Amino acid sequence: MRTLIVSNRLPVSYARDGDELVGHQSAGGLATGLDRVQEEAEGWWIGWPGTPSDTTSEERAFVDRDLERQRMVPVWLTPGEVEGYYENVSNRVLWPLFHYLIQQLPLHIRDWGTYEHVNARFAAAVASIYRPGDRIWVHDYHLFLVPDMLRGLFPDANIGFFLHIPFPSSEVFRALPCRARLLEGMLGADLIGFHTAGYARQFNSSLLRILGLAPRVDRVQVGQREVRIGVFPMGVDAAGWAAAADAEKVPADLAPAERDEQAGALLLGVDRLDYTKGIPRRLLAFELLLETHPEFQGRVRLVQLAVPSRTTISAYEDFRTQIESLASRVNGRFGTAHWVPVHYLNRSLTQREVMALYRAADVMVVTPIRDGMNLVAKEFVASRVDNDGVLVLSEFTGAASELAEALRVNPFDVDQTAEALHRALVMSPDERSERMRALRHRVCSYDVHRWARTFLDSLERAGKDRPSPGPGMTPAEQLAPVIDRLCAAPELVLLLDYDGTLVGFAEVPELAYPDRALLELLHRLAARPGTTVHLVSGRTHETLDRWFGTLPLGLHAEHGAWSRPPGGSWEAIALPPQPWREKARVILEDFRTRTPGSLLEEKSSGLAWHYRGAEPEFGSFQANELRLHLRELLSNEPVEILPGEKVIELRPHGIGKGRVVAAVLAEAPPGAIMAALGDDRDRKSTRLNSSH
Ligand code: ADQ
Repeated sequence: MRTLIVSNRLPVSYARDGDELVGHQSAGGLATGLDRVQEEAEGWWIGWPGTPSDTTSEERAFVDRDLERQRMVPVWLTPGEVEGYYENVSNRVLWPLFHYLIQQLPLHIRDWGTYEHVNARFAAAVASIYRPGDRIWVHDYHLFLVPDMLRGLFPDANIGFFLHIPFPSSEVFRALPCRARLLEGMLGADLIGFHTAGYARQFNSSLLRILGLAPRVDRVQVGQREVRIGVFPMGVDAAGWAAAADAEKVPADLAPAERDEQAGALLLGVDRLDYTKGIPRRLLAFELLLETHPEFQGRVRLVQLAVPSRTTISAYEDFRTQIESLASRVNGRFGTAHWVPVHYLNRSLTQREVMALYRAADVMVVTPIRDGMNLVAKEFVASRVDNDGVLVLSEFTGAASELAEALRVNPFDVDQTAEALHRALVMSPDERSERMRALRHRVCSYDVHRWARTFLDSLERAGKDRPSPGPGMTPAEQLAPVIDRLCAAPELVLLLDYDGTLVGFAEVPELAYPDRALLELLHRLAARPGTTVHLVSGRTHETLDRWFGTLPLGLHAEHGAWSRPPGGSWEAIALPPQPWREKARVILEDFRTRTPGSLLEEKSSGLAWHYRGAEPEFGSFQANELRLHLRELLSNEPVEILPGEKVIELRPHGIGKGRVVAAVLAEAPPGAIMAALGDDRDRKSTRLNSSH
């Protein structure tokens, strides 16, 4: 099976060397994680080649050929597309917002059209090489819309999506003007992956709040499709880092970082120069360490590497200036003729050089204010084949949910971070090595190859489980032969839903009463030879009895909590206790008073909040809010929260229309044909909207 990997950038980049364009393999991260996938699964990689802006058409032709040889498909972007899709939407809007930096958003968010257009170009590039049976793996926030676009082109394709950055709280996410479209874009996939369970939870609450979809922990029903939601913490190429670490020494050109007793302990920071990485507060914490523990003055230094990143964006330029001035301040304040406290390097180093620093560091300081995972922390651990070194790790990284033996800090708390640096510096060798062994165990066993394999295995399963279109809603043209079969059946059992099926919806439930024509129709149906008719409804048994009590029908009220066989008398099933009822009623009552036009219905088998009479948009908004509340409040209670047509019902576990189906079926004469007709479905049991 071929795997098509789709990401913003291809894992190669081209730079001019004299008159020639020369391609370089990117190292680290995704490139290392997926190179095996691309090799083993005869994969193809689709992405932007990131060539210099003055690339000529001859050079492009060369790059096209060079890439094809490596099974890569370039998506060439125009300067306008780079600006709109990459710089404006991806880097100026999505990146800060997903990292909770909502105040960084431009006043007027624009260029969605370009973002959408470029996403369509990526989808078209995939389509140009797609063959049935291929699986497609789309990466990251640049390409949110691609899964849905591909689903439109290839309804049966096996499509996965992985988000490398955090998924923020729905309170923050809903600030995006295109929030619904982004969620719908992702939902084109069969499997959506996140680094942590926290991000998956936040995604789920956005689905509910914004699209009104109700995920069940790791899956969500989208029309006829089920989309899986999974947690796949990304790792690093641990064996590769460890093997290199065995051989390396700190290169001589990094003299200040060289490990020697006189220079004292080495604290290390390695980051892309990005405002999410927490470098300014890290410098403040270091300054505070020198202030509060003066015994370390002259005996410790911080080497901070910051690879230039997104240099065309002014927020990054300002940020660089801020870091430089903080570093100078610390050096000016504490430095001596023999000792420089902060060594700040604003350039990219080779992987070999970075690794050598990891090996030399006494304390690795990873303190982002928000980070999807943070691979630097894991690379550091993988490099420490000597089982030494301390990791100070921000609790706002995805890695913190895995690396329990690191010293966890809240990077916003500069005092606490300074104390953690001190604790790391004075930690006993035994404790250091004990912690590092445990960290290494985790990082080496959940490496990047395992991450890719696990994701792709789950993707394959999600694809296999995809239901065939099945007996869902019956299209009108298919109905005629079904009706013929029902008419010809010697014994026919009909299960009829009431609201939305036999009558339309009314503003107030009491107004949706059966008219004379309907009562006559039911009477005639029930009188038909060999025919038994059952009404199955969520209404109370008092209501059904008032309306249909005199007809020879089977009646089932409150979703089967009460039943009356044709001509018999009402009986309630033994209802399970409802310990949740009181606290749920308080919430529903609160929503009733806050949502004009809505009402609360009390039934013996549960509660229902109806909002058909509310202003439509406000009603739907409140309904989503209510579901969020109830899900939190009742997560461990034996109750189901069921959204219906302008109603949210709370029903004890074990009650449902499916139960009625089973009971009626048991009583039906042998050879009978049963038909269930309705406008909704009962999740736990048999569908009521199809004919059998
Ligand atoms: P990034 O934000 O780029 O990735 P990270 O995971 O830390 O962050 O990866 C950075 C990579 O760049 C590492 O491989 C590191 O070695 C390298 N690097 C950093 N500084 C360097 C320097 N000065 N010189 C050379 N190389 C340097 C995004 C998300 C992360 C998520 C990854 C993977 O923001 O949260 O962990 O994707 O999903």
